Amino acid sequence: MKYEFPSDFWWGSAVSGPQTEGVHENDGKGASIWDQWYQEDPEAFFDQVGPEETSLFYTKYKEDIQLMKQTGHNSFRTSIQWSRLIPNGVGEVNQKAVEFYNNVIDELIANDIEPFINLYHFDMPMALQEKGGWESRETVDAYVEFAKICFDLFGDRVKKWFTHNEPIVPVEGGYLYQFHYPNIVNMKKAVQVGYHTALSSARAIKAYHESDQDGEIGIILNLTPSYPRDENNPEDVKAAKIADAIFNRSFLDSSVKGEFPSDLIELFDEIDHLPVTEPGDLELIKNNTVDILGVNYYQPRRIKAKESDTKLADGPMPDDYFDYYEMPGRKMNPHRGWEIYEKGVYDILTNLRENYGNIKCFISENGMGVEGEEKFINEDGQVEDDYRIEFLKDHLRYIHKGLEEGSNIRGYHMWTCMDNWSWMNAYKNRYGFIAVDLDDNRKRTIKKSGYWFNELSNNNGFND
Ligand code: BGP
Repeated sequence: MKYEFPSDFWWGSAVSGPQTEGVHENDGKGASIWDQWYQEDPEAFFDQVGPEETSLFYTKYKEDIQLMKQTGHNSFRTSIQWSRLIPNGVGEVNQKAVEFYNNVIDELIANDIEPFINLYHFDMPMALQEKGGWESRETVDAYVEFAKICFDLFGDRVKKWFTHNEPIVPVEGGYLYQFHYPNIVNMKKAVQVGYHTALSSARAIKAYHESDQDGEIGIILNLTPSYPRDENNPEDVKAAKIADAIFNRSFLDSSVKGEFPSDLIELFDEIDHLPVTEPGDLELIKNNTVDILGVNYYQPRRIKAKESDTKLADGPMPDDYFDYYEMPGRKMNPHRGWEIYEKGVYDILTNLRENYGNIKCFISENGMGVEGEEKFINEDGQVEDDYRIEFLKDHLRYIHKGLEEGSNIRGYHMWTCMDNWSWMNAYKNRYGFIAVDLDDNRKRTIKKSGYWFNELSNNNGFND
């Protein structure tokens, strides 16, 4: 059978500025929370590899864009690092950053690869974090200024903009589960941070739509379908619905429908955790929803009714309302500890079609991080990552099914282009179509999956 996709389907991959560019002498970049955290606590990072080098995209972007061509990219997402463009978060613009991002955008377009540009990928400028980061309303104002500067500088050529990547992750990582700076555990602050992020997104969308630009603007969300252990057990179903409200619908509803889910509001109200708002905010969020939605999909969330009485913290936590359920027989990616459940991507598309007006969308990340890929290098020096090709096919079959049933899905971007720096996991797990050799000046070699993806993109589909 041939799985055929529309002729204008977007094929490509996603990266982020902080995970690929590196920090270079005299590049004028200011510190972000990642630079600061690494300085304070290098041991928190796998093998103590920090954000200074990453994959050296800053100097190797031309070579990388050629490799993108060879791996079938017609589109590519990266992010503009706020701390590179505006080192203090507000104020002076770093002209070296303007030159760099201009060069990258121009080089992509010259090679027929459409740039998709995201404005925030977990990388708060340290100067703003010191003043509270997303806890502070001033950061929302600063972010909107940053967004407007980006639209002015690059909007003549960039026609796909995204306000945030996975906005729930800095809330979880920074304020609940301690895997992002500032690593505190405080649900009240987490709610405020989430609220300010949602507001910042709506305000950036408003600014874009009010400008004379003619592209589209959206948001990228990691949607983790929330499955109850037993669909016939009301307590499991209720627990799964709460997890869905907190981790998915918080940003999905506010971004696509312009309103926060009523069950989430009730839950925060009951524990006196509603965020501080200002008059006019909710109307602004209502009137400035996304044109397009990026969906990052890695894993489902399996939930059962609360059984244990373990408390993760003194104060309230999301986990007070549910327990995680380890489904017997689930397929795992042991390197990342994430379940692989291909059908999840189809369930997301169905949900968007049935409950979110079939919003125009694309898969903006999907991928498989594997440790020790050197084991799979063949005599020609190529990583034979057949498991990644299988992973791709397994998901694409379900995406195809969604398409056939009328889902408004426009493309598929893999995480990621070249192996990159995965935050605290640094270079532990490799995700790329292109291998990066850390011992040989970050030398790049296309993996077997990269060639497979090239064929897929050239044929707009695959035979099975
Ligand atoms: C997503 C992020 C990416 C990327 C990816 C893989 O959540 O948007 O930045 O890192 O996950 O996850 P990890 O790097 O943690 O293995």
